[in-house]
Amino acid sequence: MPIPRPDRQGDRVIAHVDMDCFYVQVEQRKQPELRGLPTAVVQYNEWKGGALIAVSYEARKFGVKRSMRGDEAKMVCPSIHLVQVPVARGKADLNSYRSAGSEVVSILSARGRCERASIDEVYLDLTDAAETMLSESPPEAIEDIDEEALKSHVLGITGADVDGLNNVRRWLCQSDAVHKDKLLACGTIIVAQLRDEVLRKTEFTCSAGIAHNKMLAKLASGMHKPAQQTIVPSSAVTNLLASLPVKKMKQLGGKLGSSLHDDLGVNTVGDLLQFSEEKLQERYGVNTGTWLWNIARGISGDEVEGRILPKSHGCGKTFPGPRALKTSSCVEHWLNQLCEELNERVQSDLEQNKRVANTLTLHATAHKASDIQLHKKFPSKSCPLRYGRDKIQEDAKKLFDSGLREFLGSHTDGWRVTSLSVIASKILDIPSGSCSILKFFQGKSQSITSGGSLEDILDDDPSCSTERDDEHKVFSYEECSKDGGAPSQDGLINTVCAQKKSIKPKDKGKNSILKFFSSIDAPAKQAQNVPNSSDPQGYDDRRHCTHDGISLRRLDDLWTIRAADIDPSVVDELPLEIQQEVQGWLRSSKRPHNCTRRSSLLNYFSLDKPT
Ligand code: TTP
Repeated sequence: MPIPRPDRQGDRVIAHVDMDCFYVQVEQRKQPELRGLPTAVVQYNEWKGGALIAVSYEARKFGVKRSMRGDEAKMVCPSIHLVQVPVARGKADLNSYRSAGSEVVSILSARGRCERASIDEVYLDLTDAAETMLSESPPEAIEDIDEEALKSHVLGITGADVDGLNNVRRWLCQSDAVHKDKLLACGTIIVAQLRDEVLRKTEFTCSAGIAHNKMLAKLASGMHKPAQQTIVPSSAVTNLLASLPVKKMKQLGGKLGSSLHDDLGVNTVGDLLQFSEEKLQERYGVNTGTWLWNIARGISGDEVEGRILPKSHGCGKTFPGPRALKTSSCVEHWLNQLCEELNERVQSDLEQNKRVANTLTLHATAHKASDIQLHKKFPSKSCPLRYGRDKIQEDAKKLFDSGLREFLGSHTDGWRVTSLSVIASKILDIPSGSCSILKFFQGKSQSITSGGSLEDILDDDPSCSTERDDEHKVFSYEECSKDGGAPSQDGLINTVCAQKKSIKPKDKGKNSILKFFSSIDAPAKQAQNVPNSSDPQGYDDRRHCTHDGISLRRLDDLWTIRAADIDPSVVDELPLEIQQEVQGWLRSSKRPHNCTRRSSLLNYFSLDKPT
């Protein structure tokens, strides 16, 4: 459901940068002789020359479309060059596209907060850079404005002929403009410079939209392609939205868009202006109603998130028509391939970015042999992600089996699977500190075997589904993913929680957190079984504060930490939120009572901290 975020942040300068026919450009850089020629990237299979997934602008002129198969593209454009996507493990290997995307991100992120929205698009918040330019060298003081900036399409200002260039120059340099237009003018120049730098350093062209919010910037970036930029001054918003079909808006492509059309007769975003906020709330609920009221006016407070790494890693493959999987062993074979890639990517993320993925999700599309309930979908399933290829493979298979049982119900007379994907999500940073909790856990992860098992299979986590939207380019076709790479077979997540038992600490710092843990050498391990909780990590969710200490439970273990054993300076090494919690424990441990808490040091170490 859309969440309305009124823009309370003043005059922002937001850009959406989208690479042009991205996979084609990556392939053309590898084979420069293809530059300027009609080219398409094809995901090869034997059926009709494979599916086109990216089409160069030269080929588009002949009428070649992404929806075509290779054979059809050859018919409409006999001179087209079809380049096959690299293949690994029997499926498309997107690594070269991912790293090409990262090259671009590293250039774009130099001028402002940068959010990588997919393999080939980013949002930039350039407000600060624009403010700085405005105060230090405003456009009207620049003698030679970059031609790329002059070629911009400023909505409401005439096009790119000679008069157009002069009009744009006048718009960029108007000294009596309102502050927000001046900022946008600076943003225009900055984005032109950035696009130029991307071209020089990577040989890739990109297009951009520049506006006061993400929604408008995204709408604008696709308006003039390839290698151009479009600006949306506030004064042009009403016109832009007046003729914009609702289905073009993110979040209005589905049922909500259809209901607006069928029930309210709304065709364009501008048509929404005739409805009061109350009316829209009455019909669609408070949040969606307000969100609709806002977008009709071009209002959106969504922030550029400051994230250049992916929110999740996904690997998927489709098995259309006769290639559908019909036996458990076929599914297992492909799950193993997908999980092997996923394992490499989460390991690489851990090693390069110090990030840990917490949730493994399996999605599948399945059909029954005798399908009475045609509408019934294969339920997506999630569980805690255990590190190590074999564990991921084992867990993914369990998730699949659990989903299949639910999907089939009593109809066990045959099925076929036409798509499979595995996703690692809820990715969190491992915090670093002076005496480095991080080093400690990394050290442990090399030496401790994960003891965890698949404690609890959950129905698909809604957060995973949301992330699929962000990655539509990934999951809607054959392949998927974002960044990733390299292995260690040891479990980290389970390890982190179970580490107390196997620590042979190397004392690295005076007040080290190591000492803190290693000093607790007499845990009250109780031979009792603690019932499994709803917590998928297998933890009893309680921290018991007793008169002299804190007990942390994990299944059949109970560790007791005496308050008197805790060197307060050790606590300083913990992140602030955990410090506060530990201080709370220490305070409460002086009072004899039991308490139940939710946010937790244990959760923190289990890396299942709420985000
Ligand atoms: P897009 O940005 O949607 O398209 P594009 O970059 O090819 O072309 P445009 O200039 O119109 O933006 O997708 C980026 C890449 O993602 C694309 O080059 C190939 C891949 N992709 C697929 O593999 N399958 C798909 O269905 C789509 C839409 C994209």
